[in-house]
Amino acid sequence: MANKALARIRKGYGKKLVTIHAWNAWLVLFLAVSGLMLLGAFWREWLGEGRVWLKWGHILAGLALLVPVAYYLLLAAKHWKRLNGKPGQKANVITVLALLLGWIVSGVVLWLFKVFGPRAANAALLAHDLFTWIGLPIIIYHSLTRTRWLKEPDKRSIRPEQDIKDAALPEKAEKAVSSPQPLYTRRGFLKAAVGAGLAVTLGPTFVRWMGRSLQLPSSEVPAAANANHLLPDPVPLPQSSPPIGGGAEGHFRVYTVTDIPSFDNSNWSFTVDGLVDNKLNWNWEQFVNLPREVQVSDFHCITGWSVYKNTWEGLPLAKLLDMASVQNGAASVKFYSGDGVYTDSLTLEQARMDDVLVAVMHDGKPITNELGGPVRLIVPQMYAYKSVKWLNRIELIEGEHVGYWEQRGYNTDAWLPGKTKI
Ligand SMILES: Nc1nc2c(c(=O)[nH]1)N[C@H]1C(S)=C(S)[C@@H](COP(=O)(O)O)O[C@H]1N2
Ligand SMILES: [Mo]
Repeated sequence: MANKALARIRKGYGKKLVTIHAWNAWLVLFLAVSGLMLLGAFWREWLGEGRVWLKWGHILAGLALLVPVAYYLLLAAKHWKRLNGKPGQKANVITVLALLLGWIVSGVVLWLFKVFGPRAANAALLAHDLFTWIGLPIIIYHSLTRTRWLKEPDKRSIRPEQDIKDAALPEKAEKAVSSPQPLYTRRGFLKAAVGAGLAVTLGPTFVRWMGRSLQLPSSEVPAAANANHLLPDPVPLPQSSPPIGGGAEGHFRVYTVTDIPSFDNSNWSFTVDGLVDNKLNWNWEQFVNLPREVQVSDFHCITGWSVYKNTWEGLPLAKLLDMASVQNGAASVKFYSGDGVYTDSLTLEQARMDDVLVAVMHDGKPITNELGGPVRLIVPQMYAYKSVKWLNRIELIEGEHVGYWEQRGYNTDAWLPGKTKI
């Protein structure tokens, strides 16, 4: 909303508009910072439990945004009249309202993803991101070009001092002295500069994001055949190559709470131990020769994105458990990641579901390092935080184990909507 116009109208509802604008600005600032932190891979590792709190803060601030928006809408008719003859400012008001409502609606769907289901959550996440990509530059531009030193001269309350200060900045000195209305040019120039700066810094990321989200053929380097430095490469079964699922639809956002670990034949092994009669331990050459099966399934992250029709090839967990011969005392299966930090678990009954897979290949290719290769867990009926990446140890335990994200506030119940809980 136009600061200028708000400052101009001083009395009555004008004051209210200024207050609304201020509240709105602070909330949007908090939402932008918290939202970017929730999105950024870097903050995943760093925030830990704080991430869940940050998410709640983000949701609450988003809901709080409804207050200034609703309040403004009550005053909108009056304000609108004032803006007659100022199409630029009208456009500005409409843009801001559209952005805020778009953010709020898509945000509510993401918040209540369990009610709306994965398809709606996918669409909402796409919309939420898109509004951010469009809205954030607009808001940064709006804020930067309205700081005091960029305001039109007649709006300045402390003009003389300000001009002296400005004159001290070399690139502005010349114009400030030479003409009575010089700031328009400078203002125009700086606005253009801010705009160009934003386009250059955010543009390329935006283009990449668009390409991925809309599934355009990408210029990303295709996964190398030997994606994990582990030799030999697994040979895909005929059902994997070409993949019976027809190829995955969607894009995995690489999530990790640690640095991406890297393995080779010398430091990789796979263990099944704990309450079993036969402890199992394989190196890669042995592991890659175990009989595999192929499965097509969808992959849903709890933050709203999904990848559909993945053709996974790997060892059914139930078969591994049979090979290890689980003892009677065992109640849960604990999964360890080779990153040394991430763990999760399933009850023995859940672990025996026939679609739980210790996956080695995706769409006929070895799983890349960043996506959890050489070996990751796949639990198609649950949210993907159960799908432990860089899986290298399975332990049969008494009682329960509370996994990495569950310790940090994620629901122990990771079942997708509509799945029969066992
Ligand atoms: N070791 C490990 N496994 C993990 C995670 C992680 O951070 N570390 N994140 C989980 C979450 S929340 C999701 S959504 C998926 C993401 O898989 P991707 O990175 O292959 O897209 O991995 C799951 N498994
Ligand atoms: Mo996730």
